[in-house]
Amino acid sequence: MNSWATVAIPPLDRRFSLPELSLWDTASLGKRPLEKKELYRIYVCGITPYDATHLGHAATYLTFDLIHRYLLATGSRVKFVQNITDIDDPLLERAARDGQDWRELAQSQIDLFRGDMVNLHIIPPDHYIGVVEAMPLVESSIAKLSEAGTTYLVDDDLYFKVHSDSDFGSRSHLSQEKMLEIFSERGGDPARPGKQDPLDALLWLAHRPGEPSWPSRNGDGRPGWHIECCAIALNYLQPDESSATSIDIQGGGSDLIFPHHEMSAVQGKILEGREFASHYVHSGMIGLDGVKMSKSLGNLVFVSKLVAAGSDPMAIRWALMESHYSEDRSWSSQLLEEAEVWIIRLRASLSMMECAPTDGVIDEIIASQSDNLDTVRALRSIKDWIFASESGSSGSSAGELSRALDSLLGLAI
Ligand code: 5CA
Ligand code: ZN
Repeated sequence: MNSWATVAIPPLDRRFSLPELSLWDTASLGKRPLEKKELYRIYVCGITPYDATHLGHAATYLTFDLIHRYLLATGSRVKFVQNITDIDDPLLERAARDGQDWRELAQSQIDLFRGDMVNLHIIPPDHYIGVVEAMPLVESSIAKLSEAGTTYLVDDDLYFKVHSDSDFGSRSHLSQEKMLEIFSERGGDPARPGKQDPLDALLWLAHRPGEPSWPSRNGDGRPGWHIECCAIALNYLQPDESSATSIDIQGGGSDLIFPHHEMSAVQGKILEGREFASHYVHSGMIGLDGVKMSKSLGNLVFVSKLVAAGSDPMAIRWALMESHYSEDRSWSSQLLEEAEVWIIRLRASLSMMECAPTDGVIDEIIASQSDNLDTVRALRSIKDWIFASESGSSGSSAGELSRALDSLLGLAI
């Protein structure tokens, strides 16, 4: 699948030194620095292409864009892969409800999503992969799991034994009761008769009448959700044999911690014989005016609609950075209005003939971002600099700060 337009990233002057990036890791329940590397491998779970792109999606992709930008600024390279869940129950259900072809629905939403990512200045993935186009490699990953003796059939559907990895549950830290509850809420089938363990995950669903299917060694059908991300990540990120883990970061929203990321990690561990990711990083959920933003409540705010109504995408970015990525947060129109004013003031200060000194604020942005992406602190330092410039502090030109805002925070002003 085509990705979207590349983003030009201005260089930071070499006199700024960047400490290693510390990130909260859901698995170890702590903030840990990413080991210094020449090349990082990042996988972020992409959209299921219906109802895109709402501000929850935007916030999550912004989080990983900030990580991407910081690592590039340190001089390292980043290999970045994202999937598209372009075949799954919710997509088929939505297409059936609206009397639309599922492929057309997916294509229209993917197109919308790409445009939103360009507007938001999100660095595109090196590989942007739909499950449908990845079917042969998903199927061969499933075959490897079978060869490893970790699968079984229930009727004609193939399941993965989650306890094949003795560390099952170690990335998500939930009680058995909680796992069962969330598993059913997120498309799992704990009560299906014939399963060896209620949490065992579907790998291949045999063809159902009226549904699309693909040929495989297990008969015609389609893949389960978790194996798609594991297979796409491992195939397109091409793990380095010398690393302790297959990839550096497995990312997405916190709604994916269980079962999705736990299951992908367990399957990835069986396939590669080592821990799947060094860091499991999760962005908090975005709500609207204090209520969770969800499809069922119909309270989604779309990036494309905001932009069509005249909102500045840089103000959307700024507004999302006003709170910490790891928290569940609420969006409001007031937040956006305030961000728009800050962007106008920032532009005005950056275009002064002389502005307040910039090295201090750039150092502060770097220190904030290196500490688990503390955007709240980074924006505070920018606001202080705006106040200083507006009050007549001078002595600098704004070019270096402009470049730092763009390269580190994606604020192309
Ligand atoms: N296709 C799967 C992942 S493989 C999926 O979860 N698709 S999604 O369209 O539902 O979500 C796309 C990404 O946005 C995921 O990383 C998800 O965790 C994140 N996301 C979804 N809703 C929100 C929200 N309200 N706030 C923050 N992030 C969200
Ligand atoms: Zn995923």
